[in-house]
Amino acid sequence: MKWISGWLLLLSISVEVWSVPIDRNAAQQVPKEEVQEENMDTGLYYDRYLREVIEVLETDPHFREKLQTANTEDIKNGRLSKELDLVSHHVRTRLDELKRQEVSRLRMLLKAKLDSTNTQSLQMDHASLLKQFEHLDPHNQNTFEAKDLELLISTATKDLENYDAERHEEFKRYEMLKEHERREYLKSLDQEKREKEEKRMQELKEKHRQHPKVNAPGSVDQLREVWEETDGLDPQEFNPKTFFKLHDTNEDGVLDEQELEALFTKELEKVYDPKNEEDDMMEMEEERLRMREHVMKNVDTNKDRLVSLEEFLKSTEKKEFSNPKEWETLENKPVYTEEELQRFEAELRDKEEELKRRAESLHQEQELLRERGKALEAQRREYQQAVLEMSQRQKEQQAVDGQPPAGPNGELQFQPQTQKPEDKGKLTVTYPALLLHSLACVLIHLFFSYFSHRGKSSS
Ligand SMILES: [Ca+2]
Ligand SMILES: [Ca+2]
Repeated sequence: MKWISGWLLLLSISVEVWSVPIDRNAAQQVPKEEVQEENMDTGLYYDRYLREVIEVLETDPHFREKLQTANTEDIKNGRLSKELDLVSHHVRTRLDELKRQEVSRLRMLLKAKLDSTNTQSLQMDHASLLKQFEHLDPHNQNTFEAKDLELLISTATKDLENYDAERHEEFKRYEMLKEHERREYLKSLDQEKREKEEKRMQELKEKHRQHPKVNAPGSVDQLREVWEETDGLDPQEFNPKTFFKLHDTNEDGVLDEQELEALFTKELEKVYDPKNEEDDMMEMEEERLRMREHVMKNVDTNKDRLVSLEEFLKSTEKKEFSNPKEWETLENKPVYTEEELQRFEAELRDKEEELKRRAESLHQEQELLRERGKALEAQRREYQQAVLEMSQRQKEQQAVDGQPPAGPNGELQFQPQTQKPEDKGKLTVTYPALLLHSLACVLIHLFFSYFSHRGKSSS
């Protein structure tokens, strides 16, 4: 929780280009270096919302001032959030808008989640679902209030604290999956090929292990190497204070996680090269994370996830600074046990079985639909045949009764007949309209009796 004030400050500083003048005794001057600070991504799923809220709050001079002078306690006890009541109407309107956008984004996320879990038929109200998202007040979905700011800060703090642990867990799963796939691949080969592959893999592993010694992160040797190779300065003139200023790239007076991690690139390049098959860049990022955690653990005494100049200078006086323990790279530290791998593989098998079951039931459904389609097609043909037969019978009847013949395409032709002398006085019913009418009646009758019969048989 404590680090949030510095962290909010850090977020609040906009992207800027700056130059670093380096004070050196030597005659040669280091050219002014332009460094563009990259916006850091907190990795939270509401990162954008968080960033935009801070940006908008920053536009209010009163709140900006409060934000910069707020201490940990002010944030913890919600005093900072209360300042929201004093920001301008325009800023509040913008915040309301941001919240509505965020709520709408969450609704879409929820819908996608429901769709994917096939539970959309369940009637769930949005308010209860939104409770799953703790970074805003779901009961009021239209306006941004002090409670929203408080929830945003406390949730971001909590989530970021768990973030590293989650990254380690994710990495562990990645490594187990990699090993699982390797074993499955070897199983698929015949003995001769398998032995050859195993040998090749072992050689690659050995090749990966061959690298220059990695300096302990945060030790004098490590920092001096950065000073010399990255900063291009004389190692004899190494000065911790200058070093700190040089690597506080956004000039906010503290080294944050990103600024620290940037210091380890030189060390990581000794072990990992993206061009090599044996070097896994996912492992490099895990190593970088471990290095940052190691330094924070030793240097960040107030645990605000930021290294102040004071904390940094104190750390350089410690014994470990000049005489650090040797840094053990990832390849020497197993990230999972054989037992954990077995459990992971069992889980994979369960998931695969479940997928197979689902595929099987989908296949059965498909078969059923195909059968039904066939039956419908047969019924359609039967019906067509019945209509044809009816029309044929009608024509035959007409021929017998001496009714006008059908046209070349079977259409009825209008041929008024002259009355025979013996028919005089009788009402003749040979008009085509009447004929057409009776045929239509028969067809309609047939049509309805057919479908009512089908309806009964299918029910
Ligand atoms: Ca900084
Ligand atoms: Ca600190």
